[in-house]
Amino acid sequence: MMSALRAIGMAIAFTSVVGCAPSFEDIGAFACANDGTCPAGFFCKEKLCKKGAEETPDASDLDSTVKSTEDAQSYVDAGSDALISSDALQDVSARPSIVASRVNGLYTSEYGQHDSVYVYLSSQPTGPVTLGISVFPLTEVALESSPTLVYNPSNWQTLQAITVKGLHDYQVDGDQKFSIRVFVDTTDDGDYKTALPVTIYGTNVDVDQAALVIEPASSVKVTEGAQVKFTLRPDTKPLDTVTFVLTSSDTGIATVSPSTVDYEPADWGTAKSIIVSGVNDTVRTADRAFTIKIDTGKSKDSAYAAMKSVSQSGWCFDND
Ligand SMILES: [Ca+2]
Ligand SMILES: [Ca+2]
Ligand SMILES: [Ca+2]
Repeated sequence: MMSALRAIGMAIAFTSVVGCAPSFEDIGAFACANDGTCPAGFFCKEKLCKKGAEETPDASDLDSTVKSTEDAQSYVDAGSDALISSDALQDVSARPSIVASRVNGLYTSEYGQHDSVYVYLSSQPTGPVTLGISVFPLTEVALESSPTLVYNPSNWQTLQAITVKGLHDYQVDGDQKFSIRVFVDTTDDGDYKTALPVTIYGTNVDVDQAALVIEPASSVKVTEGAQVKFTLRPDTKPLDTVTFVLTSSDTGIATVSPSTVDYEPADWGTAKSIIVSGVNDTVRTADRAFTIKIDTGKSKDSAYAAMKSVSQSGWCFDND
């Protein structure tokens, strides 16, 4: 299906869709090679290269776990945007706590890539402890693992995964922060009843660009005195009205109608028809080339306003 589409100006390659946004190297997550490999210093997980070496963590080797107020505060002082939140600034060695394995940011992408944080309890509870999980905003990520995690006196040290998946919004919205909040939902353990929630932050990487979809993608072929059509639509949902302006390079060869076509955020996904008419004459000539230029300058959507003009080539065949 996609092969029939022509997403002009849109590079499908994962590494180039972010445009002027920070590179994946900058943020430490980029696409694996087709054979599932990554450069030295990275490992491939869910098709995304992650920094470091892949391993299944266990409670004994979670060096990066925030285990004290001092540790957490040091991440705050370092300006990290991906740390356990201030509501977890607590000395977990001194009181029962929820412990999260990640202090480095989680990364998902709008291609549906996942990431996980692992959670356990800092001390043995006297009975079952059920943790609740909420993610925000629901427009960027979805919780893929269970919305609750149950711990008891025998499994409190077991790492349980919380997995989130990036959602695709088809808008040029830039990389967006998300959060996962983990809290004690139910327990009869008096200490865990008062354990503070933990919030882990992540980034959902935007994959959208302003682009056009023209179908059919092949050049326009029309005969003198006849008409053909192609369809046009934006490839992503604009934030405001987008007006495409169409002009023929030579109205003595072919004309295009309508000369402008609007797309609203509500109807951006509906392709609209463009009619190309071959100009008739009574002279025997060679077949003649023309181009249809499509501009997107008129938009309050900055991404579409900044999109370069697109040229669709065409041929008008002589009928004399
Ligand atoms: Ca997006
Ligand atoms: Ca988004
Ligand atoms: Ca002719």
